[in-house]
Amino acid sequence: MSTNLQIGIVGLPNVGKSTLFNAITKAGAEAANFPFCTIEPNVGVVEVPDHRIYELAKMFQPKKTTPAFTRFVDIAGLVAGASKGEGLGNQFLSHIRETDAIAHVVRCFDDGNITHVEGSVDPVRDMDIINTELCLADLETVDKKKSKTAKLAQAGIKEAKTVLPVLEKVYTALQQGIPVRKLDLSDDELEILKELNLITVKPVLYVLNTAEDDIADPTANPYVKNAAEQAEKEGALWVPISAEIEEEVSELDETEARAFLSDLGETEPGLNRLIRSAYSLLGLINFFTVGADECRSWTVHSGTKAPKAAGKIHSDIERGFIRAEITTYDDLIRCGSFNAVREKGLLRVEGKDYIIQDGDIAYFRFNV
Ligand SMILES: Nc1nc2c(ncn2[C@@H]2O[C@H](COP(=O)(O)OP(=O)(O)OP(=O)(O)O)[C@@H](O)[C@H]2O)c(=O)[nH]1
Ligand SMILES: [Mg+2]
Repeated sequence: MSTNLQIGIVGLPNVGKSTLFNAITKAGAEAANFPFCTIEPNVGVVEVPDHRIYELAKMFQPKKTTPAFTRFVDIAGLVAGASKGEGLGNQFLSHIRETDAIAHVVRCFDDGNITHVEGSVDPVRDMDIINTELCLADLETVDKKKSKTAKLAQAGIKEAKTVLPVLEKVYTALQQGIPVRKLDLSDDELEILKELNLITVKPVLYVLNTAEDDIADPTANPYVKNAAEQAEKEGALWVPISAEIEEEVSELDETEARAFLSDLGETEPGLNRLIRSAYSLLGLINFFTVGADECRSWTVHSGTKAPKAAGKIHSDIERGFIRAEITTYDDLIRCGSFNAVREKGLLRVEGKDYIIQDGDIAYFRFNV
């Protein structure tokens, strides 16, 4: 995973992908200090909702405050037969090959004015169409690699002989419409597949685009209920969102947005729920670095050891890692300052096997 979480948006045409994406881009426009290069038109960047970074900034008054970000990549809708070139085909999938997770947007709203490519609203059927197309796209990738590898294996190349059975296993599953993420592959097998950037290996989050009127009690709507049941059957997470509400919210300032949401019985934008779900889906956590120059939030997988977490900041810090000085967000806030934390003995020294925890405030000592 790169420094920030990246999510690719897929779905049929006209299900609300770009509406959601536009809401993301507008919400993200306020994140003016996004510390990365120019963003392509189909990439939207939005802050990870986590107030802790701002509490830390109040304490340290740094020159710069950098929250964690999530990148969303929007692509054109897929249709049945996309792998054979129907609709716009599946060439846009290349844009989301390098993301960490897939947000699969499913239409769960009725609106006679918005054409449905299949002629009716049926979320479970739609989920199936998209999943089939994603499997077919991966099948094509695996097929090419398999042919090449088979030749190399025949020529006696040892590596090809270990790779081939993995490709064959994945090929057979995809042919039956089973996504690669369902195969329980070993780390070694996943490593072999890594360079193929398969789409169906990525975890999926179903975004159920729900009518504005249903958002307070989404599963009362049978579309949402059915889609949610299907998601659960697959062991996938689902989040009800009204793309239209999200778009409206993105145009309001914070106070107005809060009032608007509370009228709808909501406490926060659906986008926040979406990002949180993605964090939990991927087992992500945030730790912080603080100081007079910058307070910054960093995203890592839970279970990440201190040197690797330090490597997010700079590869030199990972290479020359000596130790980590750790306190927790809660202790720091409770004590009110770093000095108070130190005096109370709440600053720990941890070695290279320490596993970074959500909310850790870390200072890494290194020498290169
Ligand atoms: N009634 C209603 N209309 C919506 C909702 N979400 C999106 N729409 C409308 O549906 C139409 C298509 O939305 P888009 O966001 O462009 O759909 P898309 O999934 O990006 O479609 P493609 O880019 O063609 O694949 C637009 O006219 C939206 O205003 C919703 O929650 N309710
Ligand atoms: Mg679109």
